[in-house]
Amino acid sequence: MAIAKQTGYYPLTENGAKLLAKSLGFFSENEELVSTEIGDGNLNYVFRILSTSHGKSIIIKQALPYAKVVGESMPLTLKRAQIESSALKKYSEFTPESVPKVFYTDSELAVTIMEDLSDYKILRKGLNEGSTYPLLANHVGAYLAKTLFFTSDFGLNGREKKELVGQFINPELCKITEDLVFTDPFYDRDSNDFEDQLREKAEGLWQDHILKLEVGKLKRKFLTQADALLHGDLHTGSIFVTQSETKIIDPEFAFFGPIGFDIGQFFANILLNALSRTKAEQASRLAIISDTWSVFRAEFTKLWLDHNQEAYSTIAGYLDHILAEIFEDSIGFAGCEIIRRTIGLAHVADLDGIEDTAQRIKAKTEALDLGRRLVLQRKIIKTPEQLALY
Ligand code: SR1
Ligand code: MG
Repeated sequence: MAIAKQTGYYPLTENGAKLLAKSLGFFSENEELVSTEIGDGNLNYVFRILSTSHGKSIIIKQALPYAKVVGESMPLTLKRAQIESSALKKYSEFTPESVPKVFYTDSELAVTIMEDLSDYKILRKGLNEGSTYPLLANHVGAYLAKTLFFTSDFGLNGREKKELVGQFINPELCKITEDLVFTDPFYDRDSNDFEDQLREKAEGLWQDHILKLEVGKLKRKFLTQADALLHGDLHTGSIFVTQSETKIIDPEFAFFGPIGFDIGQFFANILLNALSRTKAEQASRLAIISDTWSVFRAEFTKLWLDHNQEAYSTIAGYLDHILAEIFEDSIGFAGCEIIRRTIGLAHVADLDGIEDTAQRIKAKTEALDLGRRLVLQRKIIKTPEQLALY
């Protein structure tokens, strides 16, 4: 008898994920499957379903009606599953090599079934193990240029752009970023989380009116500047790598925001990793940032010259103005991300994983200083090479 697909929303179990995969025809009814929940992110279930007979495997990702990292006290829209799958499909139009293939979407069950990338490693883990990825900057720089250009008013006509903006209205997930990246870490809020040794430093930030004025301006950009379809959470846990390939995953925070935001989050998470490494290793991390920016700038420029739909794009100085604004914003957003990953709700293993307490507090103190400096000096820092850590 064929396995019937259950209707409505229900949280999957490892067995439930197997049954779903069979009911959808990904595997035959009598096939021996192994289902493992492998999700290590903050929000969702991720099941890997593997056929023991022929080795075929798929990933079933399911959104939970709350944030896994906090629990049921933090309800969260299931609509994010549909946003994620729509964003992956949209990105695959411009850069199919950079995203996993989506095989199936069910908005009611909040499920996306996609290509299994188990041969890849999460970039954050790889960097924390000391690995280097020679093609990473090329891949991420090109991904950023293509996705951000082709979803902007330079790559789309006005009508297409506005229709797409409407499809990616994502208020609940944006609210998480508005609170956790741009607000809570700069105020004495319960969601903040840091070691006692950092209290004086955190209180210093909360009273730092010069810093808060600049973070307020950056938050306003995030709230209002609908430049392009952002990934919205482009940290190193949202990137799968091998030595030869790079895949961007998890765009459930996707929405139309300022182009510099994705770039800034990526830079910030590379800098957070650099802060956790020895001086000798830091150069390779800083090189990721400068190479990513060079590739982004070159690719964005090429797309601008070949595919621009905006009449003013041929006016001398306009491209330089846009690139300078994107870079400045990315540095400011990077500063906010570094601070929130250090004293806010959601931390990074790069810093939390430093076992020696004194070393960990030193690295976190440096992170807070670096984050503040990036926010305040974003108009002065003109090139990635000026991002010296100390
Ligand atoms: C409650 S969610 C915490 C963080 O996890 C996600 O990956 C986002 O970065 C969010 O800010
Ligand atoms: Mg995520």
